[in-house]
Amino acid sequence: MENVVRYALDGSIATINIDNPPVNALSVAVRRGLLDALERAREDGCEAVLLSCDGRTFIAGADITEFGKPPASPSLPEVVKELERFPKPVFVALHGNVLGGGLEVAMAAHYRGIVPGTKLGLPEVKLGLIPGAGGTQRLPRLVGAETALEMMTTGKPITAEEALRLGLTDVLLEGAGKEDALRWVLNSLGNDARPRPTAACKVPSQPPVEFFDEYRKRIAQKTRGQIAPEIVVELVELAMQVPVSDGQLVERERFLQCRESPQSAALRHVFFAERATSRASGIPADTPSRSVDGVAVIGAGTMGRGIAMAFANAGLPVCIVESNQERLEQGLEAIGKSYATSVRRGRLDASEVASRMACLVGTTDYEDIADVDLVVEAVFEDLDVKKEVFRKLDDICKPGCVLATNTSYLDVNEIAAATGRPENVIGAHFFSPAHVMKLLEVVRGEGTAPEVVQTFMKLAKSIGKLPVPVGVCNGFVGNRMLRPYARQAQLLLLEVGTPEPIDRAMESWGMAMGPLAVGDLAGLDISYRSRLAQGIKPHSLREYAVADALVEMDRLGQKSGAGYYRYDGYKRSRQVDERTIELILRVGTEWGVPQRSIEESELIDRLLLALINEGAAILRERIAARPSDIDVIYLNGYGFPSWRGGPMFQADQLGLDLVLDKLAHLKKATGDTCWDADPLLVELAERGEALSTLNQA
Ligand code: 3H9
Repeated sequence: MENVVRYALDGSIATINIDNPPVNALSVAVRRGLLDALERAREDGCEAVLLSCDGRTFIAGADITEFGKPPASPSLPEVVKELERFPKPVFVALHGNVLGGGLEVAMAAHYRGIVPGTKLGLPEVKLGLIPGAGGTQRLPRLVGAETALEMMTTGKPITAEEALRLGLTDVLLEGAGKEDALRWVLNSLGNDARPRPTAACKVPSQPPVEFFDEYRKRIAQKTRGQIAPEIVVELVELAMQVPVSDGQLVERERFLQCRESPQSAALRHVFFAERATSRASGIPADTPSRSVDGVAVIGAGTMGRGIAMAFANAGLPVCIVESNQERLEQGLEAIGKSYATSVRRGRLDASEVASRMACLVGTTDYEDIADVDLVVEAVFEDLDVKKEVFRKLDDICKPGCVLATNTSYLDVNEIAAATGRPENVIGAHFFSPAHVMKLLEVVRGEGTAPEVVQTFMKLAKSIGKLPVPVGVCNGFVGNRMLRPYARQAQLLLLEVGTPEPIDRAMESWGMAMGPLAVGDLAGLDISYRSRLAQGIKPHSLREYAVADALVEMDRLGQKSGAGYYRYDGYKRSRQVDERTIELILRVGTEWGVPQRSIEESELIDRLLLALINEGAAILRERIAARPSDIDVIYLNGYGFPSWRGGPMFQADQLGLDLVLDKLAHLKKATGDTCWDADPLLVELAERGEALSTLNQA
């Protein structure tokens, strides 16, 4: 037996212990070990089996790293079957995270004890999968169809208390120690515990016939484009009609279908990509970091407030600095209102809000922040204004204080140069609303010390953010890629004559919102001003001529009730607007762009390739360390569908040869230099390599 599974006989109880750090995943060695252990327990003539795990958690699921490889025997369904039909009662002691295959193992056991604080769930849909070891058939038998559907289509875990209430687990164990579990097993044997296979349970109550179709409709919008949630519904419906053994045959087929799907490959890529980003490339893991016990945020505008709340939510004391008392009070009041809304919506209780508010103080005097360990500047997005703030911070802050600038595109090196300590200056591109959005681009300036990057990355993770290290350039990764994407959308707008087909194409492909609708949401004046700042005169470029005219007509997007679309009523649903259509036609005529109908596939190609080509340039310039970092940014900050894996993953799925063919074709058709393939793509394709080879960087 491999040493990831230990077997011992404790009196008449066979104890099986899994020890496979970090999360006791069900690798092939664990599966083999479990079967061997059950065999020994049978030979030893034990009275009962107790299965538990060492370390911080029970089994957190199948070993995800095995999914791309050839299957190895025994399969998890085989192990689960042996466990369930074991002739003596099988007990499991659950702690930590009981997820995926881990919960399936637990459900095949006969008795489930749980330690307070444990989380249980079937998160397979988040990996583009369905539970593949009987979960779709056993869970409805234990908790009913509706709860089972809820758990499996969302993938959200439930608490130990909920599991007990639902009957998914039997008893609350006093502790995670072996003695607690053994005491429970002996007590249960004393009470005549017998094998109790879940497969023999009836489904609690049959829902009405129309229930499943209604459920499908209910989740359609949220699960748009994904195949796994729909299959879950099909299998739970099946569980109502057939024995577990029959249901599991169909489940296995569907599981394999999902496992081989591009969606699952994409979501598995995302799982590992999100974990890899936090390892700042080029910075040794043993780089020391500084402790951060107090933070200051400069500016109580939308971003400053959100950033301050993000720290306060994690219990860090924050001092907000504003230029005058009135603004400061307005800022603090807005924070109070935001928390009050969370209480009203049941997301927080009053005591939680009180402790968060207690973390926040305000001042108009910079001297008050002389002793903080970190300052995040979040003033107006203007280089001169920011440099002025950094000069002040340089004068006042203690040595070793980390000075971060929250900017979405400005030059962090220039801001750092305004101080005498560029090694302590770092960029922090928070996404709005900053207390909600997890993504954070951590911008390493030329002079930023590794220790400062390490400190900021660690701190960001500790407050629940998903920090991605990036280098300095205009717009960093996310906003820099957005530029050619938005430009392409506007060029297409002139050709198509109306925004609707462009947005619809990207939305049906999976984007949360089409590019023109995003422009309306962000406010067309923002990009107008940004163009002015870059020295681009209004109406000087064909691609921005419609957007320029809209801003001059005071059609700024959603906030003014009209932009590319018209937004009517309370719900602000978007409507195609004749005035925009006329404007597009007029501008197109002026610039000599004939209108034509464009296939959806061409619309998608052009927009996606614009992202891919710029992403490649970003990699070549080492602004991002890995293609997967770019994917993480797009998935978490720009509404890219996670089941598509991100723009760089998409490039590999298409194949770099095809990407180059498409770029060459577009160059020929349009003559636009934006379609010159980035040299990195050419080089990789020549070597027959994919972008993913750079993920090992
Ligand atoms: C399944 O079970 C299918 C079955 O129904 C059917 C089969 C037939 N495998 O997240 P962390 C690694 S599908 C391999 O940072 P945390 C992870 O990459 C599976 N590796 O820790 C990381 O490695 P590194 C259903 C795994 O404390 C390290 O462990 N289960 C797996 O923040 C620590 O992870 C799931 O989807 C795995 N299953 O969170 C659960 N899980 O240090 C997936 C983790 O090298 N896991 N790793 O970067 C999780 O949700 C979280 O890891 C967990 C711990 C909540 C458990």
